[in-house]
Amino acid sequence: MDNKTVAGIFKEIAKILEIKGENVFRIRAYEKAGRIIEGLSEDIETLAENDTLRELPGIGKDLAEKIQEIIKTGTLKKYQELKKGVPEGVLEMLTIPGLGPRTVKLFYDSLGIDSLAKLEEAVRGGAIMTLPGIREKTQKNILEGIAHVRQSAKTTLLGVALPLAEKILAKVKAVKYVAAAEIAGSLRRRKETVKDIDLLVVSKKPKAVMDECVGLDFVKQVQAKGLTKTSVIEREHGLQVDLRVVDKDSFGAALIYFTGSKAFNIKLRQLAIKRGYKINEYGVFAQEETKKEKISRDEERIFGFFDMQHIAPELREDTGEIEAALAKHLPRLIRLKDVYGDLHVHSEYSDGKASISDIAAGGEALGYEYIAVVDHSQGLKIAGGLDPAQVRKKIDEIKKVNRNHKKIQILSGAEVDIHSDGTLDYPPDVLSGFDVVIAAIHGGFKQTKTQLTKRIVAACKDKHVNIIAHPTGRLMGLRPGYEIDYKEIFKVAADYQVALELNCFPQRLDLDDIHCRAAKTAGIKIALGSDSHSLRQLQNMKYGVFVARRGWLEKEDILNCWPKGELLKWLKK
Ligand code: DGT
Ligand code: CA
Repeated sequence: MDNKTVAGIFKEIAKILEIKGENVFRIRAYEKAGRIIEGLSEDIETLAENDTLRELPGIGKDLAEKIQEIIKTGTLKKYQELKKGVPEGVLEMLTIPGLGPRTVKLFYDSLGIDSLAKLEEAVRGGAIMTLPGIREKTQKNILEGIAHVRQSAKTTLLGVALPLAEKILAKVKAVKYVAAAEIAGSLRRRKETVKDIDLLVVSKKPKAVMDECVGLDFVKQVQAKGLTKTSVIEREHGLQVDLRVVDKDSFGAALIYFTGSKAFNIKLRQLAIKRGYKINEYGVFAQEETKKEKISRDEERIFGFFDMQHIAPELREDTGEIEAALAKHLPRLIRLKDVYGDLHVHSEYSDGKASISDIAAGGEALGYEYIAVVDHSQGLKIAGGLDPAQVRKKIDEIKKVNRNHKKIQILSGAEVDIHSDGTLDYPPDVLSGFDVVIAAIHGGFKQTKTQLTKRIVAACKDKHVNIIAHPTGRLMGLRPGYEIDYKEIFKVAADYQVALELNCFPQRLDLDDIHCRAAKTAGIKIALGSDSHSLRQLQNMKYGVFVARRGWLEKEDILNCWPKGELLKWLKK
């Protein structure tokens, strides 16, 4: 728990109390406590541990207890309760830079404004100008503030944020006095979408590093600049980049802390306390000690110190990984290099750009043993679906290409549309000519959950079908997935030896991590498919691997982590 978080909670409480029109002395007390804690040079946790909180100016018994509660639980009951009494939108208005609680209260009381949208409307329409003390400049500030709040509430696809963060990281690493730098936060945990980019830097000269970093070419705007933390907005996507500089002796602890998740950190801290230690972003300390343990510098060694296996960042969500690490039962997560091939690639026969022989060469370059070229089926006209004659031609070409490529085998396949009534878009004689059949829903998303489930169940029961592609049809940022009855589908897929796809396209990542894990528990195999429509997109396989790791998947759970022989046997059913 850092000083800033504790201070932040107190300052928020002060704001909420002000909106509620509460006693001004109470409000000031919380404000003052917030300011004092924020400005402390010592770690608030150390003071709490040494029971010296009450020596701070303005901190009495009540506030000292509240600080203890925040450190212990990560939050404050009273704060949670207070938040409940104020509309969500009003609290959101409080996050607009430069807009104080008194003004927010004025807007709420006199104009009933309780959301960003209503506030924006009132500013644009001039309604707020009727209120006392509001000037032209206030209007402009509010509109800019709203834009800022909206931007920071937005999430960005991993497929966009990760390559961007890697570019920025390389630039930061090249800065003088930077001894090491790592990506932290949700990006390091490889979440499918992230809010911002967290970078952690090791340096003995934070001032020089911060001075240089704010001048790097990716920086569009500097939000805040300090010695331990600097926030900037980058140019390409307007994402916030938080840069933190730590001492090398703290690096492991800081990396754990800023990688999170918050829930993981809280659980780890509780475990440390039980063992007589405390862990925070500065290090691991024996209780009553101010000198950190040497292992604080190294993430791996901190896990070892607490008798745990090293927990991969992707698992750090407090969903059983700490318990598994203590019991030495963590899964052996798959890695990109465990992937033997791609099970979902489109060629120029349908809507892809690459020819069959391009695809074979592209797969060989990646070291693959096989690639399933699955073009769309006849009914999907807009995606260039193949009629049976074209299918025969394609299969002939695949045979030829395979003769010329010894290292890789192209598997002939189709991504067969599942009609609204659950029937497939090719007759059995066409389906039986493929090495691999993927079935998928491409339309009729408005059907009920029962109907959609029935369609997928019917496809699973067809003896030709090996894989169900992008099972929920979601396109992040565009549409949520349709609802399906997972339990029912898992059961039928297991009974009929059908795998579910983890589509690796960054907008899809479908099945998601949570359902991959549930599928594994239900005994279902997962197929990784890049859904490539060009050779470059073959690289998207890595996003599927990240999700698979977050879903606790191991080699045996994933069809294309099996060598060719085993896969072909499985496909024959
Ligand atoms: P995001 O940015 O919403 O995609 O997700 P994160 O996990 O990157 O969250 P962020 O950027 O707010 O914070 C980075 C890490 O810092 C987070 O994963 C865990 C740690 N952290 C932040 N706030 C707290 C806190 O209040 N308590 C604890 N224990 N850890 C925190
Ligand atoms: Ca973050």
